[in-house]
Amino acid sequence: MVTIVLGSQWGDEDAGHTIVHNSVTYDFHILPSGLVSPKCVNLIGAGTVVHIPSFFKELAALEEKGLQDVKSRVFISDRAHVCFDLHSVVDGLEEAKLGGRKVGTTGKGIGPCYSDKAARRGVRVGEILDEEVFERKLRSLESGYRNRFGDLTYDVEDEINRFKEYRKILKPYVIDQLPFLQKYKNEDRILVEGANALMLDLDHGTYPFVTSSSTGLGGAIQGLSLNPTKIKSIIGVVKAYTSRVGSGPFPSEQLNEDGDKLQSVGREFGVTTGRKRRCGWFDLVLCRYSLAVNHYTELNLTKLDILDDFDEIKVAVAYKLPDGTRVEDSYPADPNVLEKLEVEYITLPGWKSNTMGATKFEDLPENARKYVDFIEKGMDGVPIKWIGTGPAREHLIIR
Ligand code: 2SA
Ligand code: MG
Repeated sequence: MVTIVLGSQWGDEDAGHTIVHNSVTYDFHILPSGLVSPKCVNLIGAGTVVHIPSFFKELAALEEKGLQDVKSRVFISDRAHVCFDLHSVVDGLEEAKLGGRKVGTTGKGIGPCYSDKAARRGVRVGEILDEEVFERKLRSLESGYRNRFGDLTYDVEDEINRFKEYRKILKPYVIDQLPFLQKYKNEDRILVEGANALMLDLDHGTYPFVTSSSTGLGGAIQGLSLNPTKIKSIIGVVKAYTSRVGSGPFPSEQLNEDGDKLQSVGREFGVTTGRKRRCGWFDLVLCRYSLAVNHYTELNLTKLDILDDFDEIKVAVAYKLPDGTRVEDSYPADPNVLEKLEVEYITLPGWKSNTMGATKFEDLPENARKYVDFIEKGMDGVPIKWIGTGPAREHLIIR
């Protein structure tokens, strides 16, 4: 049976995240966070793009922090695509060209890499092992980009040389994921960790201010060829407020003291780029849309304790579009409409007391319980089974 964990807002629930385990802080970017459990075998699936130098760097960092056997517990699908330094250079050039309309990407080359994949000229991880094919394809990518952009601050021969070293050590990690997954098909505990979050999904997110992959339920099924009838639970991760890093519409954003307070108390910085995250109130319109697309069976509400010190807490419950329509149960596709709409909030009383580290729902102040119940009800009664009350794994209420 399979459990899938998906980010439901704008992706601070994604692969770039911080995990505090036995008082050690780990930062994950491209490696699966299952590596913190010593018995867990990890797979980077076919739908992903992988920056090979980061893969090895992150593995080394985890080993240095004392995690056991990390190198023998992680595998990469031979069908995943290789994200090159070349893609990162092109990412920067494309963003610069967009100027004021830039996406605010992480600059890691995600968009260009997925574009090459869609254009059927991308390099797959399995192909790294074939020196001749690899070098021909990478040179051809480089010359294509050079034709398009003219000068590139990029040396293809350097990158080719670096891969001569990776080629020697990469082989044990590269697998055909289908027979690999077959071995575990009767396993009761397969956990799928989504990357990014629904509102950054290429189809369902706030296009064009999105990432370049399918970050929702569909992407998980597609990338891992899962049997949908074996999915036991789909856990939506929802933060108790909203944050977004990068540009693009954000209806419940608070460009005021409240937003600043959420940002600083919540220590909202991008794990990968260190950028400050934009912050605002919980948005029920957005989360209900996310629920409709991803079909969550349970919710994990994170960072409730960040709201401890607010007199009042608002929740976005409807949007009033520029043409006067009021929406609760759909999400506008047009970024211009999203920029112009008015948000209808309801105001709930704060609890003004410390919930940090709480492990029992009954121990929460009444107004905090009411806040949780309000969200649960708004999410059609999908149970909020976990509530995060602090950064450590023990700072968790299980209901
Ligand atoms: P990209 O680089 O092409 O995927 O960027 C496209 C948009 O997706 C957003 N994005 C993210 N949003 C939240 N968290 C992400 N991971 C890192 C984190 C980001 C960071 O842990 O916070 O460190 O800055 C992430 N990755 C991509 C991005 O901001 C663009 O809006
Ligand atoms: Mg993140």
